Amino acid sequence: MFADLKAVATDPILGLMAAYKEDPNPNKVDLGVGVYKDEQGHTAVLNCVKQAEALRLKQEDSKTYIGMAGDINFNLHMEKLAFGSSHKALLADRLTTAHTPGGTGALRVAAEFIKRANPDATVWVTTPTWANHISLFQAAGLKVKEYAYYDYETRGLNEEAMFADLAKIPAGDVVLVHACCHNPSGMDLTFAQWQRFTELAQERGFTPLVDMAYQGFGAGLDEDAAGLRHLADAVSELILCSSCSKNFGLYRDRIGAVTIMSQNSAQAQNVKTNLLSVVRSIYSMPPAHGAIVVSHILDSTELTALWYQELAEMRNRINSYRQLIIDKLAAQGVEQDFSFITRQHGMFSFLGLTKAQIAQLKTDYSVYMVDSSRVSIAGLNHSNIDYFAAAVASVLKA
Ligand code: PLP
Ligand code: TYF
Repeated sequence: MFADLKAVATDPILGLMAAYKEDPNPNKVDLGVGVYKDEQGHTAVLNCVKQAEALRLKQEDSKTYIGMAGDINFNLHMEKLAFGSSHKALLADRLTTAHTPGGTGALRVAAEFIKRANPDATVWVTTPTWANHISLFQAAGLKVKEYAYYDYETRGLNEEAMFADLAKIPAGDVVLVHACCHNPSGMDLTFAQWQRFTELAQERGFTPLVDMAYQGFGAGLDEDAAGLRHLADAVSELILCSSCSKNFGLYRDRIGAVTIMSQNSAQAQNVKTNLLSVVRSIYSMPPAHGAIVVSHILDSTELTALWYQELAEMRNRINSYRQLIIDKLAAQGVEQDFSFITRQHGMFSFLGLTKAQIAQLKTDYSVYMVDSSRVSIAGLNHSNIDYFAAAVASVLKA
């Protein structure tokens, strides 16, 4: 039965990660996968996480099953982090959260949940979007279509085309919107654009699905959730998928959450039974470790303060490189305008290079980036930025 299987394409981002690992060039630069690296090029475990893990080891007295919704305390923390601690939907028992294996797990559970609620729903994603979005929703049997988002010409948001597309989406469909730090373009909605998005969601009646994989990596924890909160104030239903991979640096522990905001608390009860039965049919219960670590951090004022500080360090380091890239390219004699880099947010920037230039950067200089010319800025540091700028300058001149 396996003989008929045809090979399928692998994830290009993860493929790039493997190719980088194998490259023997000592000057190689990894700007591929969206993983934070410090000035030493290392993805360290956060100190707040180390301390929470020590506490966990001391306090853990059982490994019995955790239940389908996962860690209830973690779930409440995630709701407060996203919506704000006194959001009306939280106070009115309209939120249902399950902790999931990563943000990807949250999206997959959301996809199956949508399939139950409306099997005919189309999920609309931004052009472009994280490639996994498309395959995740298709895997649940949902149709996926794209709405205009990024304008490759102006290197900004394709605002009018986006709102024209959104204005045609019918009730019953789902619109996926990135909460902040858009992957891959780094172009986010302004608050005024979130307001316009919200008005359209109300008018059209489509259901927003907010993917928040980078809360705290843009402008700050509350700032990055401002659009989501505005939307949640106005619409009656939405889906939120969040991830602790980046902001807690818990990538491999696979921790995230799916939250469904219902119209009222009675519907939230029905939603809960459906959400948990989706979970049960996929993996029964989530792994506990990451949720308990995050709970320990957010239960403690001291560890929370340490987390804020470590998160700000990561955010500020990335942001400081945006201007530096522009300055270093100018110092190499590059005349093209790269000022758009400072208008983008989060881990990524779209440099706007051609596929040929990207291939040349890889083969001639061992500089690795996704072939949309998305760079994960955290891969840059003071030891490699000049090498990177010289390499980019030389392919631009070639
Ligand atoms: N959504 C977006 C936009 C992402 O970029 C990612 C990956 O980092 C995720 C969701 C899911 O991340 P993870 O499953 O590692 O938590
Ligand atoms: O886009 C990125 O680089 C991150 C990490 O299958 C990632 O979102 C990439 C691919 C993948 C899982 C995570």
